[in-house]
Amino acid sequence: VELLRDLRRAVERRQLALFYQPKIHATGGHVTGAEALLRWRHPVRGVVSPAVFVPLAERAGLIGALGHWVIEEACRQMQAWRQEGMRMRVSINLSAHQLRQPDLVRRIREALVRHQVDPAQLTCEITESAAMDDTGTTLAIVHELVAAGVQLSIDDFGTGYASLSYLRRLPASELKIDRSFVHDLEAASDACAIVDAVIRLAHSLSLKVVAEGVETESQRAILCRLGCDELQGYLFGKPMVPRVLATWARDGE
Ligand code: G
Ligand code: G
Ligand code: NA
Ligand code: MN
Repeated sequence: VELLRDLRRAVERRQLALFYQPKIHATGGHVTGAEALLRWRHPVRGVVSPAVFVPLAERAGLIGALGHWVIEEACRQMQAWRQEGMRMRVSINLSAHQLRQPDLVRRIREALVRHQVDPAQLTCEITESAAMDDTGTTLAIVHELVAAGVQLSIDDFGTGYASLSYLRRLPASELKIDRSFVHDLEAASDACAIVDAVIRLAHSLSLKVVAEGVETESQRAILCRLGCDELQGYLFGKPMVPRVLATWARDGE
């Protein structure tokens, strides 16, 4: 209850921030983009995870405002980077609840125009389970997003129950392998078989594959061998403040 009261004021008190985690080209090693991850710097509790406050915001009807802040801030940051001479692709996360907000696509379009961001530079990540939710409406919204020129990514793939026929109907350009499979790659041969199959499936649907949660050199090597396109995880970089990401991307890892 107290946390909720604080959350209502978090935006105006400038306690929200986006951190950016780099995505790396699997064979080239260069930065291909960054995922924006929301942080709440609570004055007393310290940094609160979105895993805690996003569900809270959804229950309290605050997710619209929170989501708009994320969209606006990500576009503002892309414009600021471009003015510094750096073109950075950015992915934002959208929850199932956000996909049902009627003005979502309009807000995204407006923010892109306001900050003169090329829509193709922005990716929206929706989880596999969110994509499956309420399929008629969700399909309509993701098609609207893609019609606006934004890229669509299926996040946490492997944890939901997307059927192949449904996956084929999603206008996605990227699929992210859930980090639980990446974590088990070295120990469990079935994880390796699953990742192998997911990469082949994705490629056959012309989707780019990103592995998330890459923490070890041996995971990196296995993913490269299996033909994964891009990698993301603590092995390369944790979510960081914009200035640090910019320096990091320029200097090369
Ligand atoms: O970055 P971290 O591991 O703390 O993120 C925890 C969860 O919160 C992840 O599932 C991530 O996708 C989600 N998340 C992070 N940033 C955002 C955001 O801006 N919007 C939404 N809806 N979810 C986010
Ligand atoms: O659900 P989603 O994939 O958006 O969640 C991203 C979350 O994963 C973020 O909270 C981020 O901090 C976390 N994360 C990013 N890289 C790693 C990693 O290498 N290991 C682990 N355990 N978590 C990671
Ligand atoms: Na994500
Ligand atoms: Mn994920």
